[in-house]
Amino acid sequence: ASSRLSIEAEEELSRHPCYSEEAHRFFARMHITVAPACNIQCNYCNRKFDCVNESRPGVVSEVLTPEQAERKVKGVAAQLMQLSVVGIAGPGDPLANPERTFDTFERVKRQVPDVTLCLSTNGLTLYRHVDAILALGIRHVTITINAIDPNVGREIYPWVIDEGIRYEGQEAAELLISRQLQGLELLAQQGVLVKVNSVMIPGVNDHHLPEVSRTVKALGATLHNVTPLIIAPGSQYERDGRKAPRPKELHNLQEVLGREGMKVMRHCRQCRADAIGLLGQDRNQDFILEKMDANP
Ligand code: CLF
Ligand code: SF4
Repeated sequence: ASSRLSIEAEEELSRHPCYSEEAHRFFARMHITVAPACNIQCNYCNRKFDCVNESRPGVVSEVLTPEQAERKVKGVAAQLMQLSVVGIAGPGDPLANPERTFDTFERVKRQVPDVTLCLSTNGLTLYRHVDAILALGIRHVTITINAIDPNVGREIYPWVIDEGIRYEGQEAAELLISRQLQGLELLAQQGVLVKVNSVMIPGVNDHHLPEVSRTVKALGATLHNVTPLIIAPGSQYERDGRKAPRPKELHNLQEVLGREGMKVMRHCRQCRADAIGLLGQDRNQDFILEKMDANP
């Protein structure tokens, strides 16, 4: 698949700690938490905590205003020499908070123009924001796609809300999945490097994920990151007694996807929505806004 990428795209991948295993030793990422709302419900999530799609459950991040986020990025960029990526991944869905998210990206771009912008979303409203993503020069977008079959999806998503209308059951899953695949295809056609995250949920989508992988690859996804289910306290899956996959099960699935020719991410650390530093390292506590304001 990598043969389809241009030299520029390969170069961009090599400097992103999530898209390149090699890069994660040298390049740091910073997440800023400006997006509190979410427009869907996942059965592994509990709204009291951060979005589980790209982060650990049970973590509660402080929500920053775009203006606070701008100051924080400026401070971190001045102190963290390895900073190469600024991402928005929560604590809810960034595209359920489009004004805050895009305002923040614009501010970051003004303050630190050489940093790579990264966006992670459930994809429900992605197709409406393709122009804004392209205009800002956002080259890395992650969509969390856990199913492409609505019969599987309905076991994961009890409802979605779009333009004020609430959808449930099969209808909710159909709408979400069609939007995710549409958004993926539109971005990939424009050369955006789309990563797909899938949460491996034993007994729900574990046998379905190879089909997900084939489908997203055909639509132009660059990379597939399967992460083990971590169940948020108080979530539906906790009440259902669902269990995380064993490491061996996850590893076997990654092998299967790799054999089918998909580029598979294996070094994901399931970051916090407010993580700062190299992957696996979290220096969030070193960069508290109030302290940085006091000692600029
Ligand atoms: Fe952040 Fe995600 Fe961008 Fe990376 S994290 S928004 S793509 S800069 Fe990376 Fe963390 Fe795994 Fe995400 S290790 S949870 S894959
Ligand atoms: Fe929770 Fe994220 Fe799913 Fe929204 S997209 S319900 S915040 S896990």
